[in-house]
Amino acid sequence: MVAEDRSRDITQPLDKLHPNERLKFASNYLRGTIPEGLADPITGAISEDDNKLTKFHGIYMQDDRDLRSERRHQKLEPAYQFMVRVRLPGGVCTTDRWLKLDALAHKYANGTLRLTTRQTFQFHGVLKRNLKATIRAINDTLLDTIAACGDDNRTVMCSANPHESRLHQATWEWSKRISDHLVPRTRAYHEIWLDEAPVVHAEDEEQEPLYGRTYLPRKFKIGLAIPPTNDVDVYSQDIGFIAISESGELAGFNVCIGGGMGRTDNEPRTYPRLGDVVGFCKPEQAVEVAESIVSVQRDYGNRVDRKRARMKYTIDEKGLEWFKSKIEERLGWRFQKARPFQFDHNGDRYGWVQGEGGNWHYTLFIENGRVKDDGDHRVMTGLREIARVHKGGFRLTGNQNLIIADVPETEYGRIESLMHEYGLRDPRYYSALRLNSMACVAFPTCGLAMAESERYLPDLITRLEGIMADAGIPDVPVTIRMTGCPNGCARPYLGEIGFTGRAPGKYDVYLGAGFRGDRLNKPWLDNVGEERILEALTPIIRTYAKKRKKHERFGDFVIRAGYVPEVKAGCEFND
Ligand code: SRM
Ligand code: SF4
Repeated sequence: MVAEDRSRDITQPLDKLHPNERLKFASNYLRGTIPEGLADPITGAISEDDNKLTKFHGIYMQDDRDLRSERRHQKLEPAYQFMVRVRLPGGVCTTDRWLKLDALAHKYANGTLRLTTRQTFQFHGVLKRNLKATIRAINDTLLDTIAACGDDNRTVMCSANPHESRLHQATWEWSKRISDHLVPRTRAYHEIWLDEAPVVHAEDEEQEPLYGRTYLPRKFKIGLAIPPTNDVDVYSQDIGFIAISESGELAGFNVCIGGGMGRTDNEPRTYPRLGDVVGFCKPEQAVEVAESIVSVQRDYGNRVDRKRARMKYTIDEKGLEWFKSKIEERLGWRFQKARPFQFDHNGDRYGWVQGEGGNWHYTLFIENGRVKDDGDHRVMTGLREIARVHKGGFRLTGNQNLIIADVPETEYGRIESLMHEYGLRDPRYYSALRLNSMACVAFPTCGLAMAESERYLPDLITRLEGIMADAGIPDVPVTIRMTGCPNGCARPYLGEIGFTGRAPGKYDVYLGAGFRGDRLNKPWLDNVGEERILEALTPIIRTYAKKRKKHERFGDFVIRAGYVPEVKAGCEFND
């Protein structure tokens, strides 16, 4: 299908490229010395190089940052542990699998399940000695962790809300096909984690037809959205596929390229960017479209400077038309003109929704995606009990929530009474502000966190709820996104109010993103603490309550009222 230039990356002189390129090249298709590192009983860690390679296997080495200084004081090595991320296209999980993953969280991880902003599960706190058993157990559920991280294509997201189910089903099937097609082919994962026999052939014969020996310059992300719901933040993806429906059937996709959130403080050459729609393709063309785009990025992406290695920068450097023509050249055909579509929000629809076939779907708010028991609010136990009786399956959403999907009319009452019994709260219990909030993991596990996020946002929301209530608009939804650093894991630059951590207790604040996930916000306050945040937001919220137009969203209002300028392109974000 797509052949051109596959070896371009390895014909560039390796010594001129980023050290990670040499590491990938020399790793024997992602093997490195991982088995030796796992077998070393002296330390709970693996080597730095192997840590870079295990990411391609869905595994990150971390240490418990709450214990870091105490351990240092005691002259002990950091409390090393691993995060394991599952690959789960479109967030579709059977209840049988849920039960097994729940058991695994208790057996080998920290007793919680973390639902991520890309609709999958993370286990935190897995010790080195339990890593293999954890990966094997995940594989026993017929899931895996291959390419959940690393310089390859990650888990493919897909609009989670099954309220238009035929269309949703068809779109999800394409997300699965795209995901399967772009999975690395190396057998390293199977050899290292599942003890399968090593491949018996010369190293160079190993089949990695799309990625080659150096994989992609950087991570790569794909999401499929079904208008009017933009719950995958389709413009933030390297490739976004926007499903176009004709009489309820999937007619094809508008293809959107070049989204990405990550940036680095004080480095204006880095910025979030939203994707551009380049045209329309038929459903059966989606896999080759994805492959072609990946291959252009593989061959032309920046392999010297990892901060500029995402596809969004390749597009800005080479030009959108150039990039589009390269894709079309490899496809051997041209995109059709993009079709009209309309998004109305990028959040989740909570509570019960009836699907086309008559079954019901319940979207449950899981604050910041952490599934655990907390006093009477026994989310983990409650979902386990529901999973024991419910056959329809669960779906994880791109907003870190969970859908109890496909509940027949006859089961509706039973699910409701289980929710009630275990204190799973009706969405009406929460404010519109909280239901539209999202925070990344940050402390204590994320090695890159500079400030709290998951553990702090709930408190900040409580304070903001007070301000909204005082202003007389307690029920108005405003999208709030927080991350513990500027990497943007909870897509903070798409928050009508966004926060990124700078230092403990200090955040940069952003205003003005679109409620539909179609406009970036703009930096507004720099390195401020809670007091200043609340003091500065209060008058704006009050003015919004008084002066907003009918149905005017907070993000639109702050631009109209002149608090921040509108950001029309990622490269203007830092101006
Ligand atoms: Fe992320 C790195 C957590 C979605 C941009 N992300 C990390 C690491 C692995 C930290 C590290 O490299 O050591 C974090 C692990 C924390 C922990 O303890 O679990 C981490 N990212 C997450 C999750 C779990 C956040 C969450 O609260 O749900 C999300 C897992 C998604 C998944 O299931 O695959 C997560 N990360 C995202 C997103 C959102 C998205 O993809 O829709 C982004 C922004 C979109 C994008 O990629 O442009 C994102 N994560 C990053 C970046 C910055 C990338 C960049 O282009 O600059 C890093 C750092 C890096 O890659 O160098 C990062
Ligand atoms: Fe960690 Fe930063 Fe991602 Fe939050 S945004 S999980 S702090 S890398």
